[in-house]
Amino acid sequence: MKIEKRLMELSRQRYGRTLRQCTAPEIYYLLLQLTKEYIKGKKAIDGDRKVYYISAEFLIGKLLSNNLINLGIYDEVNTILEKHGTSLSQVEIYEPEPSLGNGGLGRLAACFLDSIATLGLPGAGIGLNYHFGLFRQMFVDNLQCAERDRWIERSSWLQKTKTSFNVKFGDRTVKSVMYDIDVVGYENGIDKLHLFDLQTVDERIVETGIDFDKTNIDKNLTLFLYPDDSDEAGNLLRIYQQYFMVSNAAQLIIKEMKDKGFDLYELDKHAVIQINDTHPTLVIPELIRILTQEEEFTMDDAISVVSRTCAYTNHTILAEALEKWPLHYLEKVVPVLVPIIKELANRVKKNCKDPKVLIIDKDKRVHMAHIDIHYGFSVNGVAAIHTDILKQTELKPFYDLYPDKFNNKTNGVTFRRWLLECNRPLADLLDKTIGTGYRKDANELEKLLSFKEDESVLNAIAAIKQDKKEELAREIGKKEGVELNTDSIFDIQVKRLHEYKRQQMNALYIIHKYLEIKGGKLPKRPITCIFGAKAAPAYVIARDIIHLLLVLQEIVNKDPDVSPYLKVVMVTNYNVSYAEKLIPACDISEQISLASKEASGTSNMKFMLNGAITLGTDDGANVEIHDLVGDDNIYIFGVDSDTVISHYAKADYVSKDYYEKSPVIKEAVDFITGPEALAVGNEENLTRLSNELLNKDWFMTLLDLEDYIKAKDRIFEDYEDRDKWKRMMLVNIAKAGFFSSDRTIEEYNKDIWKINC
Ligand code: 26V
Repeated sequence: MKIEKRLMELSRQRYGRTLRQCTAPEIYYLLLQLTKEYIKGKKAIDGDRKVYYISAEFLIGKLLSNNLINLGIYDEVNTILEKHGTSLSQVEIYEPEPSLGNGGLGRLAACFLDSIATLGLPGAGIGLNYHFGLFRQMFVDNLQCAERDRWIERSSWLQKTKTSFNVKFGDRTVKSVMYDIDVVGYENGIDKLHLFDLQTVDERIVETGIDFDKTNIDKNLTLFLYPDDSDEAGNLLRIYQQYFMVSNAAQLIIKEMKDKGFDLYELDKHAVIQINDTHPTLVIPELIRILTQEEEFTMDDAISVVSRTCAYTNHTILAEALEKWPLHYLEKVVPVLVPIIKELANRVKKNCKDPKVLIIDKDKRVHMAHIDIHYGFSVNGVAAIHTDILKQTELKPFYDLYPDKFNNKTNGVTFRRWLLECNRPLADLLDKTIGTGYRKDANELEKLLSFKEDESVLNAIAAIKQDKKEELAREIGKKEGVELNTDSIFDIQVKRLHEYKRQQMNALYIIHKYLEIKGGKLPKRPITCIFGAKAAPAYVIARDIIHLLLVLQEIVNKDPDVSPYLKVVMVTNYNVSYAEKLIPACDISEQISLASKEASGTSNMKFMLNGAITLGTDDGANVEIHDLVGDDNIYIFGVDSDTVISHYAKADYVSKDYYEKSPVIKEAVDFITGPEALAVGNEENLTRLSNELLNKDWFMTLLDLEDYIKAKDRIFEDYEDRDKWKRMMLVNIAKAGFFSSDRTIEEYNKDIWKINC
């Protein structure tokens, strides 16, 4: 009863009241303090080799429940709260959610930190302490609006440290301050997430929404994640941010090495730096600069040891997402690095004839990924198919040069958050059915397969799904004002808004179904289509797609002939907390990217773990899900990645041909600019989107649309065979063990980091 006593003591000291008399937000602050005290009693994970995971994004989500679970006191705390008239779920809504990430890449970094600490590996995350993170999304007149999202409060998980460094830019020198967030391993010790902030940062320069003076670097540097980069000032600001992040990282790493008395010539023995996509790439020249200019290394020695320390993860093959900075931008922001980058580039030029592998191209753009590949010791993709495409197509000239550097690390997700925390009833059922071993060894989930014919287990899984759907319906009713039928099929697509992810294809299906229902062809069971997505404010077509979804929501839900059979909801401000409610309630997981384009996907894994059935293309980690569950437990449609790659190579895909050939496609596309849509939507947005589909359709929506419609109708039909569906749910849960981020991190460690090996 130590915890209860302490909580009662804290409530008296802090608020002069009993626990029962405290409000929910007050109890949140009491729990924050209590949890921090518990964390203090845990051991820091230590050792003489450590991984530094540098990332522009850490989408950590709320931390209270997660920390309580990992400390092993979640149930005890919840019971105490219930005894005193409240519960953790009532209290945690008052925890502000940091949105220090955009999507999968940032959430992956957070899952990885959880697993690194859980496996007891000495490690640290290094990133930036954005004051507003990504924007908060709102909808006005069926359009997305972006608002600032302040998350930092006086009492929070952030701890200010005394660590501070100078960072020298071309036109100014700024001072940093390091904040720490404890990363609690599940039944293990503590690692740290270091978030660097600017000492002179000033939130008051933000004007309306998310607008601010992009040139006022002394005040704006750590205000926003991914500030608008549609102009030069925005691009420069991103480079200021990147250099600020990596200069702090490099100085911290060197300081830790020295504090521990390690020889910097043996940096690679004591540190491994994982570069998460190209945002932290400048850490390579920055470390070389420090070693040559401040530590008297020769250039050869510095390059050699840094190259043996740094490893790079690629997260996308999309050309537009691979960073290439004009050299003159770097000259302006980080002139100290330019001679080093040129030296690195010259060494490559001397040895390699292929212009495709140059660091500085003929247009004087610096290819960040090329620095990583030439001057890092490992290059990994994030799913088997993605790594294969990198090796065979996108990075082939590099693979030919350095075959041994390339390796695959299929992504994973932490089961602490995505099962134990977000779906406690399912975790309890698993405990009862297969024991608790799966919590430490996720492969033990396979034991569930022996219950495939056990009606009571199958019914229990289905009953949990039903409860979760009801919970979600309450939440959506409250937040979005849309009433959901919990006997309907919940079909969910939640992810960043991007054309390659093809939310627009899902929208075209909805139009098709709407027209069918209007024509009298009713589905056997009502369908609820749920979306969650933020569009980068400068990404015009992505915002148009959101507009179309909101327009469809209005048309469909208001139509008395249709709404009993079909509902559409685009949830506002999709984030980690919303994901935790949506994922357990999902029947059908939409993973419909154009084959070859989704590097991995990670929501596909979370959905599967929570008993949803995947409707997807053979892309990213879907391919591995498909292999694991077999043809009978997944719905795959669409052209394969080889076909897509060949269409791009031959430039022979013409979307208009598909539109003209198929009446089904034609009527769906025409609807976008038809009278019903224009009655509630904006002509400009809808016309632009329709033109994009008809004249460009770079991500081949119309190519796969008919097959998608067929597959979707088939999955809805199969839902009616309830016994079969329940067995499919069970198989998906049982086979999800492979996608634990503990497995992914074990592989990173075995093949790349080699800590305690
Ligand atoms: C970034 C940008 C920025 C500029 C506009 C277009 C664009 C398009 C894509 C990206 C993605 C950057 C990298 C990224 O977030 N990749 C995601 O990484 C996840 C974790 O590995 C993976 O599951 C997702 O498939 C992958 O898209």
